[in-house]
Amino acid sequence: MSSRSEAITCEFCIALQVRVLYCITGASSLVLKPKTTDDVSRIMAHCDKRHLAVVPQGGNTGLVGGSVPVFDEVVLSTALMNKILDLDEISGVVTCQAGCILETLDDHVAERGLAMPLDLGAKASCHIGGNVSTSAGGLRLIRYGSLHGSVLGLEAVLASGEVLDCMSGMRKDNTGYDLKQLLIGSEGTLGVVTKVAILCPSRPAAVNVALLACNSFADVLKTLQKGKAMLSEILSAFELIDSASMMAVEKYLHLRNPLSSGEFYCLIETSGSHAGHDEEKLTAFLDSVMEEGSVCDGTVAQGITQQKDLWALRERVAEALLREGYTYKYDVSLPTRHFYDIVVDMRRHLAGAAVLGCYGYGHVGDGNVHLNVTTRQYDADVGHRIEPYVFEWVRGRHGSISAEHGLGFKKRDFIHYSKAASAVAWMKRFKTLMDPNGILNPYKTLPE
Ligand code: FAD
Ligand code: S2G
Ligand code: ZN
Repeated sequence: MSSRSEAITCEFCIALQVRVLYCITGASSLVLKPKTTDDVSRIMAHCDKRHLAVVPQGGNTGLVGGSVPVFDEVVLSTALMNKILDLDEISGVVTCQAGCILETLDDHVAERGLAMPLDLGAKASCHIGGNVSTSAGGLRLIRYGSLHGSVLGLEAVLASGEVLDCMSGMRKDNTGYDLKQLLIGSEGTLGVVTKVAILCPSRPAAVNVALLACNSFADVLKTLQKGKAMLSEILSAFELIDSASMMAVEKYLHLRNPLSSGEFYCLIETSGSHAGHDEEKLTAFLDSVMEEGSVCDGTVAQGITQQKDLWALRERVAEALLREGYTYKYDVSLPTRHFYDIVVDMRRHLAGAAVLGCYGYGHVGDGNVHLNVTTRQYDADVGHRIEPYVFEWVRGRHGSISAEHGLGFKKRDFIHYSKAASAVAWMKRFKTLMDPNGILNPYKTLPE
């Protein structure tokens, strides 16, 4: 898996994160950096007894304010919990501490012909414990599925300091309730993830990356369906960049779009075990979509450098939009046929507002669109024009108001746009059961 993260600098992650957290500036006076599960257990027991609030923090690349204190919560960083504990090369299961950086893990398993089952632009900074706690999606979910499937085992420390041992390297384990699933995506509100066992697929021997131009979103959908059918098991990413986003990366980052025209751009990646076989399938697919006319132009990267260049066009959209101004970010899941309708409708809805741009890009292969609206600076009127309109829009199409970034601080009050009241009530019961003093990441994920 080509590490494209050079293009995504750590500074950018911080800039993006800071911009997103425009309205949150905590006042923590204490950051703790435990090294072991036992350290975490003692810290939590101490804090629980004294009702001291704790924010678990991984790589701090989250985009919804989940890892940032709201007031004076103690920050518990996993930065020093970065040991890789085991790698079973036959089953492909890597066991590590929660503070391992995703890219470091990927480099480590690559030496044994394996790959991490997720890839995101923040890979150089984010921790696997943070990935698990946000149930991160990323660029390859279409191929390797969600962390709810690839995480086989988990160890966490509960608010009381009790260690919850759900560690296992087994793909099948039907013995009682699967408690680790509660922690995956719990954003630090139910426990501090301290260890993870995750299933790594074989590293692909052959990778192709293509950029295709389409003249309509209907053509994008046709191309996606054809891609899933003709590329099938070798399809590893299918991402969308709309023309506005493409213009932004050209204008603000001076990246080059190798295609002459198009309303939409599909970035497609295949990953397989045999270059000849994969190229044959990819060529047949490209011939078919060009003949059919759903694709009007396209290019296939010749070598790693061109693959990175094409990926940068997609992965650096958020960075480009930051250069334009303040960014209102929405990470939503929709039925794929509506994936771009929200962008078209939002542009209409915001006509006349003090908006610089309205952008749609993201993981069209799994129905997760990143809708971003930019203004010169933070503008409350624009914010009120967008919310709750955007959440009502998503609810109206039975989508999710947070596909992969979580709810954190910024979106916790909107959970009811995607979850039934009974479900939220049970979430609160579990939260009270597992954290009776409410010290773990208060003000996050669940509404008061
Ligand atoms: P943090 O930001 O430190 O924390 C995130 C949340 O998890 C917080 O609520 C925190 O309290 C909790 N947490 C962290 N560690 C633990 C732990 N050990 N135990 C319990 N709780 C914990 N996200 C995607 O899903 N897909 C993408 O494609 C994607 N692309 C991105 C691209 C860029 C450039 C950037 C900056 C971010 C991107 N993100 C993406 C968002 C972010 O990287 C993910 O949410 C990531 O999983 C966060 O990991 P982290 O270690 O930085 O966690
Ligand atoms: C992506 C993260 C960056 C953003 O690029 O896939 O999940 O905020 C996003 O759009
Ligand atoms: Zn994303």
